[in-house]
Order: sequence, then C-alpha cells, then structure tokens
Amino acid sequence: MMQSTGHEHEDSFDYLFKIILVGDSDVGKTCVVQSFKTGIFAENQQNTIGVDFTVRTLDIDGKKIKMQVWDTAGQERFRTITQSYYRSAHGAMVAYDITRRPTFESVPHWIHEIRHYGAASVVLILIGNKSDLHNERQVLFEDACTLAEDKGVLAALETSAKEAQNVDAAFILMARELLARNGMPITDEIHRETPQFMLGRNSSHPIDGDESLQKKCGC
Ligand SMILES: Nc1nc2c(ncn2[C@@H]2O[C@H](COP(=O)(O)OP(=O)(O)OP(=O)(O)O)[C@@H](O)[C@H]2O)c(=O)[nH]1
Ligand SMILES: [Mg+2]
Repeated sequence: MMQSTGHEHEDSFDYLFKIILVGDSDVGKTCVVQSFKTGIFAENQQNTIGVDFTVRTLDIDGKKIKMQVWDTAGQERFRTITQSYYRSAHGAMVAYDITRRPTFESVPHWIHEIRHYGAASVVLILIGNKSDLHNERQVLFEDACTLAEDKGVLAALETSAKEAQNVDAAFILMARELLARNGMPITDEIHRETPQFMLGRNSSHPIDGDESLQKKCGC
C-alpha cells in the first residue's frame, strides 16, 4: 500500500524566492539564518566555507512562499565562489555587526558587489546584527538609516540572532516586497510597530502618512 510521506505537501509552494546573505566574516550571518530556520541561537558557528543553503517555507496571506537562503562566507578567500551565487538571487541581505564599525564601513562594498554581479532587480535589505550587545555599540542605527537611504536599499533593520529580534521580520519583509513586485497586493503594514526598522522610499509597502521616515528611524 502507498503511504503518504507528506513530502509532496512540503514541496508544494506558490512562490520561490532566493535570498543571499553577504557581509564581513563574523557579523553573524549564519546565526541569523539558523535563527530564521529553527528559532534557536546556535552560538558556536564555524566560519562558513563557501556557501551554505537553507530553506524555510513561509505562509503569507495564504500563499506558501519558499525562501531559499544562501548563507555566504564573509572571508575574503571565498569571494570568487560566493560571487557566483549573486546572479540568481531575488533578494540580498547585507549584514554588519553593530559592535564593530569596520563591518559597517564594508557595507558599501558589499552593496556594490551585489549590484555589480547580481540581477538588476535584486532587492536589498541592510541588517545590523547583534543588537543585544547595546553596551558595545559602535554604529548608530541613524547611520544605518542614512546609508540605506543613500544607497536606495529597501530597508534597514537591527537584528539579534541571539534574541531572535527582527530576524523573521527581515525575511518576511523581503518576502512581501518580492510578492508585491510579482503582482501580489500588500495587505498590511507589518513594519509599523517594529523597533529599529526603517523602510526606504522605493519600497512597495504602503507607508503610514502620519509617520515620517525619520521618526521610524528614530533619528
Ligand atoms: N551577542 C550576539 N552574538 C552573535 C549574534 N549573532 C552571531 N553572534 C556571534 O558572532 C559570531 C559569528 O557568527 P557567525 O554566524 O558564524 O558569523 P558569519 O557572519 O556567518 O561569519 P562567516 O561565516 O565567516 O562569514 C559567533 O560567535 C556568534 O555566536 C547575535 O545576534 N548576538
Ligand atoms: Mg557563516
């Protein structure tokens, strides 16, 4: 007798989006991806070798959105391997560590890489990770907002993989933007109540008229 394994169900989806994570080594990309996948902070990550692959299917407005996440190595020696993954990405998350200023100063370089090697339509989100380490902060969220607006990226967020802060929000925002660009109307404004979250002007999301971008940014 044939038994249903449930696999056919797991494999079904309405949309498939490929998301790539880039940024300097040790900013916490792998921890963010693991938090998105399992909800757990796996503290002792090894440096990523090349590229790791993770999948999670989100349910948004009754649609199954399969998020294929490509977690790249930040170390310079893997640059040629990781670049080869940029082209097929629909979305890219550029990550830095709020406790290490140089990782933020690398952000323009990463954005340039994505725009140079990636698809013209790639959606970019800026992520300042380790927001739980407030006492060690070296990058103001305001600076991230300014950079995000300057570079025309979709949004800037601060995340903590350790405390699962804003991690799902970042991926859901990305999924919703990609849905909107694929013709699905956006039905709500998930970002409105979220702290350390700024939405750029080029987003497809409705922006609440009462609130300026500056206020959202906290600048
Ligand atoms: N406090 C705190 N530590 C974090 C957080 N995210 C990651 N870390 C720590 O930061 C270190 C690096 O994390 P990884 O996820 O391996 O960094 P990565 O960006 O994937 O590094 P590469 O793979 O080399 O590019 C680890 O020691 C993590 O425990 C966070 O949100 N808060
Ligand atoms: Mg890694």
